[in-house]
Amino acid sequence: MAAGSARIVRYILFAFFGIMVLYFMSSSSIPRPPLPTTSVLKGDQGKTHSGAPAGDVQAPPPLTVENVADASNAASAPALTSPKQSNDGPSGPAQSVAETSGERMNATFVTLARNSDLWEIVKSIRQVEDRFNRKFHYDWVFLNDKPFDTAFKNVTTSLISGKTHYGLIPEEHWSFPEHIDTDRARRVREDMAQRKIIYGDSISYRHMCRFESGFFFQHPLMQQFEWYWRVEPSIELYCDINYDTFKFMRDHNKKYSFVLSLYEYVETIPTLWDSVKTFKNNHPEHIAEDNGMKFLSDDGGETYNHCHFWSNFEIGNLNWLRSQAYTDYFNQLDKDGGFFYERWGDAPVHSIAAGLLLKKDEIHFFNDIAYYHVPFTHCPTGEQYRLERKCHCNPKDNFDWKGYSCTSRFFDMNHLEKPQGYKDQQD
Ligand SMILES: Nc1nc2c(ncn2[C@@H]2O[C@H](COP(=O)(O)OP(=O)(O)OP(=O)(O)O)[C@@H](O)[C@H]2O)c(=O)[nH]1
Ligand SMILES: *[C@@H]1O[C@H](CO)[C@@H](O)[C@H](O)[C@H]1NC(C)=O
Ligand SMILES: *[C@@H]1O[C@H](CO)[C@@H](O)[C@H](O)[C@H]1NC(C)=O
Ligand SMILES: [Mg+2]
Repeated sequence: MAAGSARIVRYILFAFFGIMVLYFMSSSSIPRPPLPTTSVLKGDQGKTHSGAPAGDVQAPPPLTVENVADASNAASAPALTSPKQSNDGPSGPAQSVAETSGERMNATFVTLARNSDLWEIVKSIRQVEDRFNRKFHYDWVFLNDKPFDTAFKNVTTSLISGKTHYGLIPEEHWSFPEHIDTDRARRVREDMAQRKIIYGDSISYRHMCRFESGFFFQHPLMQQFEWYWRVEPSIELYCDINYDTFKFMRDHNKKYSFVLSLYEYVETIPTLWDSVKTFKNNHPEHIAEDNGMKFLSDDGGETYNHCHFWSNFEIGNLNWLRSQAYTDYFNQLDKDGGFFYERWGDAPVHSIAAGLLLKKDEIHFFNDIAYYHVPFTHCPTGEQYRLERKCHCNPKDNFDWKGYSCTSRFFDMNHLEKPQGYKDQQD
């Protein structure tokens, strides 16, 4: 009896303290951005965009009060009564008023997907929202070679805290260009099928790789943005990201970024480097000084070592991809036909461009974006680091320092110090 009532008293005291703590946190004098009230929206979207408080970019502090502010923002966001999705082409981006704290970047997520990818992409979206975007509310652009159906739009829109856009890819960005000999391309596919090269027999996979290499940034829905973050179905994000990664890119003069790197399957790109050499000869003016050639080649550019940044994750600058340099580069590759006569992937294509057209310090390794895309994991090295960011990845799965990863080369090229404990993860 007595023990029972003592327990009740303990519960009451505990609840009381809990409420007091919550009260003090939510009414603390630490400045918070105003709640979203007057975001300017073009069109009829019943959706506000609030720039969220961004942590210190260099060393994002553990979130405490900020979390609470964030939660209160979310709670006050209007219920989703009218659809905020738009099929409006380039004219209708939501321009939010600059917030007092936390400037909003001209940025979007972008996903290429089929309607059938819905139940895999929603898993990715859920993680991106939980770990990052619920604090920042960036837009999301979906692109598809077929029209998205309402099931796809309804579910994705309901999960995303920014505005969503759904675009159809123009035919000429998802088909054989005129100069391609389709018989030759077919024979290549048959041969690769026999040799069991992954996706070697697929036409659509080749259209996908060519589209991601040369066209996604040209889509009318993408023209309105300067920065993108690419998200694929079935990925995982394992740590909280408490600062604006787009702003980080801008503030540190980065144009391209990665979390995983590895060696490309040689059979898919036997003549890619020849094509790159043709481009270099024709356009020496585009090759950056102090570029990242050392990441790509062990003999000063004579041969390709097959290292590439894994492009299913990318945060990058769209204006760079739309530049004359990148355009001339892509056009040379497209002319040489390796997207169809071989099976060039957009990962080596983007990576070689980043390595040659950018200064090497314009490429960023996002150590704090813990990430999985089958079959590789990037899990930040260092326990303290992972605990501060509430990571849920198993450090044993980290691929960074394994033999098949190229990330070590990137560190060596940039004279970056490898994190403590990396040697224990080499195998
Ligand atoms: N609309 C459309 N999207 C596609 C098509 N094929 C692939 N995609 C998308 O393009 C991206 C890359 O395709 P994936 O199938 O993931 O290719 P991958 O990452 O090399 O291989 P996985 O290991 O299977 O993930 C994903 O975002 C897909 O949803 C297609 O035919 N149509
Ligand atoms: C999507 O939402 C619209 C508008 O609420 C509704 O008319 C439509 O039936 C929904 N589609 C599906 C497949 O749920
Ligand atoms: C965002 O960037 C794009 C591409 O540079 C530009 O056309 C657009 O005007 C920018 N929008 C804003 C609001 O700055
Ligand atoms: Mg994939």
